[in-house]
Amino acid sequence: MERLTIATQPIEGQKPGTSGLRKKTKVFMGPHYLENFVQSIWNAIGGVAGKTLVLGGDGRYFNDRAAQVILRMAAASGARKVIVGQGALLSTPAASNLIRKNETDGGIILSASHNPGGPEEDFGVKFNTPNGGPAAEDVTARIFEATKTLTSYEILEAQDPDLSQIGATQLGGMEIEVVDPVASYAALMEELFDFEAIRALLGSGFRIAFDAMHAVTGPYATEILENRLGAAQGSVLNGTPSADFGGGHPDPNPIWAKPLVDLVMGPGAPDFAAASDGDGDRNMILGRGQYVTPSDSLAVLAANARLAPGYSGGLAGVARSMPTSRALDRVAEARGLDIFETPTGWKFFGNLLDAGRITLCGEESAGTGSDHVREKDGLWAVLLWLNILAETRLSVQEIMRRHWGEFGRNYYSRHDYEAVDAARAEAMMEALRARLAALPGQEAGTLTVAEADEFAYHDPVDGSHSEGQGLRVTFEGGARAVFRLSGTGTVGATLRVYLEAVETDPAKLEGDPQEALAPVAAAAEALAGIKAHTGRDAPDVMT
Ligand code: G16
Repeated sequence: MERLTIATQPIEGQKPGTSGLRKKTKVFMGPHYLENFVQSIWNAIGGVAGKTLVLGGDGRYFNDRAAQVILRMAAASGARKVIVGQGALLSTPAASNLIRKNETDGGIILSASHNPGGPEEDFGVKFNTPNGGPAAEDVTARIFEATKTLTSYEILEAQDPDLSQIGATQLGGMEIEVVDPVASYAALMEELFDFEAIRALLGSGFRIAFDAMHAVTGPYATEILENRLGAAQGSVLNGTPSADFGGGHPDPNPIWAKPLVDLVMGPGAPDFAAASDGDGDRNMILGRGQYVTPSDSLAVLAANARLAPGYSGGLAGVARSMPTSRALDRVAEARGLDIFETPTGWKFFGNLLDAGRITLCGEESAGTGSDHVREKDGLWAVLLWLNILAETRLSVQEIMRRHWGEFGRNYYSRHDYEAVDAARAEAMMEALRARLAALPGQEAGTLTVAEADEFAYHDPVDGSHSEGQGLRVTFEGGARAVFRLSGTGTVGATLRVYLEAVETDPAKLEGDPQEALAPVAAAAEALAGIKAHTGRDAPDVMT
């Protein structure tokens, strides 16, 4: 086996976004593209000589070959050991768990999350640090800097090791341990939740459906929900991971998981339904006749987490990303919990979790999680919901009614304008940014602006500062519109407009969200001129 030093040149645009580097698969498959980025990770973290890493991905097209390249590069650079999920598969939360459990020096996750997969679709590479979480901004900045000066990378010339069999093998001087991707994660879930109570619920005629969307959570959900908890066989839908996610878009929201929403809204609906995304960190929660927004789900979990054994001692504090609805704030206020507001991106929760300042956190983008790992965790959210349902024996709808009755309802929706011309989207943001200071007191449609600013975050743990994290406009009466450009898209710009309205009138708690939010949407349009700037009449996706 020969160790090769391959001459290369910097490749432009290898800047990690909200969650790692995401590009079209063909871009990643281009000459030196993957290798350059991986070598830049090694260079940014002081090399991998003598280190142990975790490696796995969501099974999308090119996952298997990229894993082999990374193994040969790790071996060439002197890594001691790489722990790989069988078949190079690992859900993102399972990878985070393995990094923590084995006290490794970090890991690489191959995923473009909820973006579609395939030769014409998306691929991604993410580096997680030894705490199990996505690399913080200082690390991703170092990686990006390293991509700009790279002149060569190291790779071993060797045959591909067999990743289909569990067990240990060698590559050059490096050990490869192929592990069952599910076992350690499932054991962790058994520690956190009352499996007996959930088993009793599922044995009482309570029916569930879990849509794995042809993505990585299929094997996890089948093992945990069907094999260990006794859900009826077939409760897990689309449970075999496929390289192009069955040709679909593995994003668990009412648009892309519409068949599941139709199922719970139709006759013979199951009592509970859920879906997860490409890499298993996002979730969507549904009950018979009920869609639960991610922001509401986070608030419900925070209010009821103590019903699960892993959280029976209470919560240290909670956090949400800035655009996430403030339903969580109402729970925190009522329960006397510390609450933190962070920029979009799970990496911003890492310090708060590590420092023990928060136990539970989440985002409007369908991610919820806790201090059990350092990633959001789709199945974890499903199991916490099931544990709460098992303890209360209420339906999902009853839980929501009870919650809104106690805390009020934050109507919420996100409107996405996808693949907008990047320059036009920037121009819209710039024009609004320039007017922010003058907005308070101005009318926008039927609403009046109370406050307007650009969100910046000061991390209370390490003192780091992050600017330019979204434009937010609060209206008198508590409604809010937030404007942001996504950091995870791969084509043009995705404009996200987050709309929220607060309702405490008991007679108005069960309205239609888009109707309740119509005045906020009109105000957002009046303030930002979305149509004029983007040329779009309506959003592509409303979650
Ligand atoms: C990633 C991040 C999340 C973020 C989401 C949307 O999720 O991990 O923290 O909320 O993207 O980000 P953006 O609004 O910038 O597109 P995932 O599931 O794609 O890893």
